[in-house]
Amino acid sequence: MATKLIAGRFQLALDRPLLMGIVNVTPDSFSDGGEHATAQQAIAHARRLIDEGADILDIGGESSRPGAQPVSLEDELARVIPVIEALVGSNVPLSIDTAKPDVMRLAIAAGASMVNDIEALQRPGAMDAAAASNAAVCLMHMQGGPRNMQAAPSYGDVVSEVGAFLVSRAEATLWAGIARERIVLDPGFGFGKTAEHNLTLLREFDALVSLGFPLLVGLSRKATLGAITRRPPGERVHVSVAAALIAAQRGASILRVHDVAATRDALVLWSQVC
Ligand code: PT1
Repeated sequence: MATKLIAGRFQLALDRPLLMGIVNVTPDSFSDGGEHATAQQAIAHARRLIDEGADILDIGGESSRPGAQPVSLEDELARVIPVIEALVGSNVPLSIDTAKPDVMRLAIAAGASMVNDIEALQRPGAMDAAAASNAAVCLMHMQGGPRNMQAAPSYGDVVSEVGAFLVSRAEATLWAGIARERIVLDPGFGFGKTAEHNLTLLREFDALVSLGFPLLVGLSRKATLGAITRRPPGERVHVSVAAALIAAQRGASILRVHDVAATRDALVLWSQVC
């Protein structure tokens, strides 16, 4: 199994699960502060996540929640580039959460060390943008797109279909000249999957681990955790920590979380007894 991840100038040891803190640079509909206020809030939040022990920060300017609308290239760049520039000196690897090749390129030029693409580098130019750098890449599975993906998710065998897609994208990435040690795979929890599909992917996680690539898990505060606890997003911290711990125990390499401090406490206990 993989022992390290190359992410730009960073070499990340994978001997324990890494915490990827979520930094959303997306103004919500209640705020009229514009992109500048949003960026300042995101930078402050990111610094807090670093203090809490984040190993990587995932910076995103386009929401991919179910029902989310696309963001223009100009708006996405205006959101994420100032945040990357402000954080690049913090010496924590920065991941850019985008599917747009131009955002990938400019984010990497600004100092990002990882490309986290929910479309698995399938847009024209995306593979080339990643290959032209030394950034790590996260290749995620999704059925449909954010606007419609939860309408009617359907699989014969969700674990084998997700696994086969991830292997085919990993092969395409290797053919493009991206080294194996730069590749992370992600089953894409919540992306065109029912609660039962998501739970099956977690239950049978070892089948994905045996693909031989480090796996990223993003379950933090997602609808599936709300469905099983009947709690709104703000009350899903405890179940999210449990989900992250289960994923860690089953072999996940990177945990994409909102609640870095809480998740870190769960992992430190596990590290003492595993
Ligand atoms: C993820 C992920 C991501 N999730 C990666 N990147 C989001 N690699 C954004 C819900 O069901 O899992 N892996 N970038 C956030 N997207 C969602 C999707 C948020 C579904 C919420 C839900 O509630």
